[in-house]
Amino acid sequence: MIIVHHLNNSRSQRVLWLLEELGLEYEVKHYDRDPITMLAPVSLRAVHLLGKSPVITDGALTLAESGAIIEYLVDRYGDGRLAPPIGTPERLRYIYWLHYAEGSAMPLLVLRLIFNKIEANPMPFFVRPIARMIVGRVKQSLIEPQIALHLSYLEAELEKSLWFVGNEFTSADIQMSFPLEAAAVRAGLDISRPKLMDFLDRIHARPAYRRALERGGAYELMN
Ligand SMILES: N[C@@H](CCC(=O)N[C@@H](CS)C(=O)NCC(=O)O)C(=O)O
Repeated sequence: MIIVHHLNNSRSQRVLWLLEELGLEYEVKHYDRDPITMLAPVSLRAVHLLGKSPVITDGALTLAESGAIIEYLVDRYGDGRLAPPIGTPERLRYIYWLHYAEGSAMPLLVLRLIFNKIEANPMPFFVRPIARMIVGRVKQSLIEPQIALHLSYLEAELEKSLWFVGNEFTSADIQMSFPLEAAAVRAGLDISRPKLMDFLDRIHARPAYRRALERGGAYELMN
């Protein structure tokens, strides 16, 4: 039995969604974030030493990293579904997006989240102006322009095809959903990028996406 160690409001929602798209049976073990630090509970480290979610177990196998989990599940149980055939140009695009989501897009969005938190958190009054100035400069000169560049790139990609790999929905779209959902909540993704907004509308309307939300519980991304 596949067990998903699922942290609320997290990247692991994608794994539940994939399992629903594939129609597989699975069990969800729920973990709640600390309401102050938003970190995962220490109990998750008993499954994988880093204590991050998602992690799955499947028999004797324990696997972390959402991209690796998605690749494993599709290869092992997909029966040709949700991934282009090996050796095709589409397969390379598929691998690209699986890696891009966590390798390029998410680090920028996590940086943005951290800097937003620094700005919002209480600090001694005498450091506040300097801290705010530094945070503002890093956001303006580095983080915001990079996020805008990536969003424009992604918008242009979805002008070429319906989904990220081509006109067929693949699990790379599932992997790409989290950075785009996070960007809509915390990084200014809005209707000025209609293809990306349409992508979000289309994934949110999928029955498997909705079933996964029911299995996963609360899914409200942090800003
Ligand atoms: N690149 C990893 C990132 C895993 C990760 O950072 N997960 C977050 C949830 S969105 C987490 O577990 N955060 C809680 C913590 O760091 O304690 C993946 O894609 O699986």
